[in-house]
Amino acid sequence: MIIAVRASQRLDSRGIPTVQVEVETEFGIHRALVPSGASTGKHEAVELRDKVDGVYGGKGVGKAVRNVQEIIGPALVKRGFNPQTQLRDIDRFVRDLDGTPNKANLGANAILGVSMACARAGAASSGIPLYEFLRKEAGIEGPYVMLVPFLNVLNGGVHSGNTMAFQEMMIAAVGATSFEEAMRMGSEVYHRLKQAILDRYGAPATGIGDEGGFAPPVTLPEQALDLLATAVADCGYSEQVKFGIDPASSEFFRGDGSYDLGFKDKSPNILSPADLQQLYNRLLAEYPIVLLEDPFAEDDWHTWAAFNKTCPVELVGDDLLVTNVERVRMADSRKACNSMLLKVNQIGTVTEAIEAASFAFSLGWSVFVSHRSGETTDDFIADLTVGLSTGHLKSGAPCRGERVVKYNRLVDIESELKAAGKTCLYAGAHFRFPSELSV
Ligand code: 2PG
Ligand code: MG
Repeated sequence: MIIAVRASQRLDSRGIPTVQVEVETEFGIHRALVPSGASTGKHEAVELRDKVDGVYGGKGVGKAVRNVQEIIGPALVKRGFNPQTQLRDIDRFVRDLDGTPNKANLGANAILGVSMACARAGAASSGIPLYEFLRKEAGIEGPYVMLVPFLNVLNGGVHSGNTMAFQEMMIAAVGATSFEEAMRMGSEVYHRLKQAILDRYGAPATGIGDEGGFAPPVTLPEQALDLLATAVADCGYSEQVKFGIDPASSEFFRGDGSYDLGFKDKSPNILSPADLQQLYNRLLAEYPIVLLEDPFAEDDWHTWAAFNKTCPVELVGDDLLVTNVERVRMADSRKACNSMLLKVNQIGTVTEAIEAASFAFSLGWSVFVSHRSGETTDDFIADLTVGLSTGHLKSGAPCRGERVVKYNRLVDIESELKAAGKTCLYAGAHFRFPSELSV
């Protein structure tokens, strides 16, 4: 039973306020912290900000905190919900309380904090780990799957100060034999990459961006990918380590239907959708890329569908889908992509995120779990990824506390499962469809 719900304002990894929620039950106090994006999709659930001039640059979350303290919390306590068995009912009840389709009234940041803390309360009441609780919620069966970490080792876009339009360059140790080994390889490549940047651009270029990846003064995606390829080869991992790219292209989409790769330093480099498709095809041919996320803007359906016809790799919709069943349905009917990015705060409750994942799986798609660029020390998505057996996750570089807290939690989960003698498979090259792994 929920005894009390409390909320407060804390800071995220960018030093911007975010919501913390505590749900108290007879089994203890269960806490959650809410993440926040920078390259947010316009169809995402609404994050409530105070917009008070001069206070945290208008980014305070006092109103969202009050909505938890004064509205959501008391209503949940009054109804006597049991998070052990009623997470879905709790989420639905709070959605109804909000009453809008995009959670604009109470705020997705308020609602998600409650939902995540209730999931933790549910797991504690059942006496099981959070990943086990979420696995049951999702009805997932079969062996446990440890995911391939997609490490964002080089940051551009709105996450860094360089002039590269593309936001994220990721490495993925698909050839490792365990999650822990994948992290070792990733960490080694990350440090070798620092050396490659140092050699090429000097020490001032080794600073990092919002997600812990380096942010050297590169402009073209090829310059970034060449640095990655050098670091991977220097480590001797060219066979085992592949690349993923998230250009986050809604950020450089222009009203006239074209894309501007020069948007960051206002030196226009305009590409038509056809030019941009060609650029991706060239990159796919030249580098070992296995995943492409948001290559086109959130409403540029036509280009998504055209590219998907021949795209040989995983094509992930982030801003396009916003973890929303309705957007996934639209994408399916237009054959726009073949994978859904899952960000819990895009939709605002844990059970809706699980529903979106289940729906994507039912279409034969893959699901890729993601952090936000504004993160916290909450490791919830680590458990969620194992619970849903999605086979891959991105949580930034193997650097900075708010990023590694998820990876470290995953190493804990992997050792815990192995110590308990449970079958626990590393997704490896099957990261898109881990159910194809043989035991
Ligand atoms: C993305 C994310 C996370 P943001 O575009 O995939 O890496 O960035 O949280 O800023 O939307
Ligand atoms: Mg993205």
